[in-house]
Amino acid sequence: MSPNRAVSRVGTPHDDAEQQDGSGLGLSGPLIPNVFDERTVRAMAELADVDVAIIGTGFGGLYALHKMRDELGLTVQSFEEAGGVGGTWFWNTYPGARSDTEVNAYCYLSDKNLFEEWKWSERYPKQKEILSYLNHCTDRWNLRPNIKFNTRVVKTTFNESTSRWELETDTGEKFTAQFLIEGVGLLSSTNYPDFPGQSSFRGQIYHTARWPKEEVDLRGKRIGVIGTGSSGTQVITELAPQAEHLYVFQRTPQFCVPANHGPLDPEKMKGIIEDFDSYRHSVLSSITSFGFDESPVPAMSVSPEEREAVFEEAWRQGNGFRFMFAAFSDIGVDPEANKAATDFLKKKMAQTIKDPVTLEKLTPKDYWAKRPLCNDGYFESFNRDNVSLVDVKEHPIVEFTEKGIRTDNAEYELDVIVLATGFDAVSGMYLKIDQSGLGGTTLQKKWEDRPHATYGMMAADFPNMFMIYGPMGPFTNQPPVHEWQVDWMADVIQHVRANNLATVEPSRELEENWMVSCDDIAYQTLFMKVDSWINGSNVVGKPVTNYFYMGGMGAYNELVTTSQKAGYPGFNFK
Ligand code: N01
Repeated sequence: MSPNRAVSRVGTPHDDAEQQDGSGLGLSGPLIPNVFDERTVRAMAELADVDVAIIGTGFGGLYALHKMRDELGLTVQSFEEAGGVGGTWFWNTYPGARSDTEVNAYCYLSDKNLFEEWKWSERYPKQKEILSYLNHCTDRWNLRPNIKFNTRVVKTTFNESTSRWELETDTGEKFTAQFLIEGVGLLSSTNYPDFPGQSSFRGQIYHTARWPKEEVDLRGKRIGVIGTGSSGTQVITELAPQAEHLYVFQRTPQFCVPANHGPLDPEKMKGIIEDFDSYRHSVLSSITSFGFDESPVPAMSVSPEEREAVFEEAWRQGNGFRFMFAAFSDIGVDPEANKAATDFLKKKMAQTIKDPVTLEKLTPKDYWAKRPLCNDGYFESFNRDNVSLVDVKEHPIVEFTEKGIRTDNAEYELDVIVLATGFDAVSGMYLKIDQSGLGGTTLQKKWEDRPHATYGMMAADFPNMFMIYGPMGPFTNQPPVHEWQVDWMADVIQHVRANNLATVEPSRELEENWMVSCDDIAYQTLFMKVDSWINGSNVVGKPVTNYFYMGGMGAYNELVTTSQKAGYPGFNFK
């Protein structure tokens, strides 16, 4: 424990001795008293029958536990498969892992005191710093007694005679709850491709999202990285200077904007704190909830010179989402605007990447409509003598061998293979749990053709079941939206209880109308025209469809709040 921490009991995120599970944090008690004392919290934690069961302890699950227990006064049991809190930030410990959302929007925004007391160090914090923050929040809110760690919920069943959810865990325990909140993660279920011969490889294979907890020394190793998304570009940039040789196995090239990373601007944070409520309001009424001002100006409405100047400034400021949404209003929807942006990005790539063959292979041929990336030094990595790009569209991977990876024209000898192959996103984690609702309807059956859900938070035939950032929710930066959704869930739950009701669920009609609205918007965007996890096309056999409300957080906020104020039309309360 650092002396600083012992005195202030406010997290100092840069302590290398800090443990991944947070037990080294020295933050044993809450800074703000909870409504329950320690003994009551512990007694509640021993209950097998609770008001609310929560799955997951990432940003959403932790806030839900705090909200339901401390603000609503409900009994709560949370379940966490991992040995510590943090969700994504517990698992994704690969070299170079950090948020690529600016941190002023990558944190909880419902509590100004919390925002003010935690001192972030960098514009884009590293995994370790974010995990420290989440451990700090866990201890500040005294949440640990209500979390069962190393416990995976394997089955959830709605019992129609008791109107309660029954949960079974992989440890063989059984629980019941009136309400079930699933904060299982948009990007949690790993996409682990099964290459022929995988088990014959004599070296180590690591997936970025299941990186070993012990230190892995990759200095001087021959490393192969498969995948060039957010995880891949970060791990490649970090490992390039360390590797004896780094082979990047790229299937689809990606655009990548500089992050313009650096220390956090204290003046910016001070300004936010001074006007905190309006800052939070602006985040929750913007399109992306990334904490920057989005542009209302269409790209082709200005002169070519002005457009170039705007792109240049966006490039200088850095950040992929910022470039896409703050430069102009229509890069994600208008092919011409998108082309103007990609022409600019290609020009920058040509100025950076020295070898013309590598440049050609790294240059995307499609719209810029995968999830935008940002990273300082990604393309520069390919100018190094110890980095080689292998185009696996041109020369597909045939198999893993004892020595490495064999494509259809060469064998690459490797010590380590890093799978940066992403996730079975959005619906994947929900479908890993055996879930059944009314009349024995299973989620697996209901979502067979695509995930059907209402407002990204509930599903017809699954009463009292809530999903944090579930399918058909907004496509945004996540933490502030998680809080917003949990607050909505709390209001719904209070409505049920205040009126002595047992259950709430969206009607099928409301759900189908919501699906139609989501599709109407999504198919006007370019995100549906390019293969990626956003539309399910990254996983073999997964429905390729729309998984999001693409109308922006502001519109979503207004729509769902209006429905809330009108008494939840389309929801069945019983
Ligand atoms: O996953 P991805 P990710 N053979 O799906 C390739 C968040 N995140 O983990 O494009 C060869 O984007 C695949 O190729 P292709 C963020 O929201 C955030 O990188 O499908 N290649 C692709 O290149 C992000 O968008 C942060 O052709 C294969 C790559 O693997 C989301 O998580 C950090 C393959 C997967 O890219 C997912 O990012 C990390 C195969 N069989 C993640 N299968 C930050 O905040 C897949 N690929 C910084």
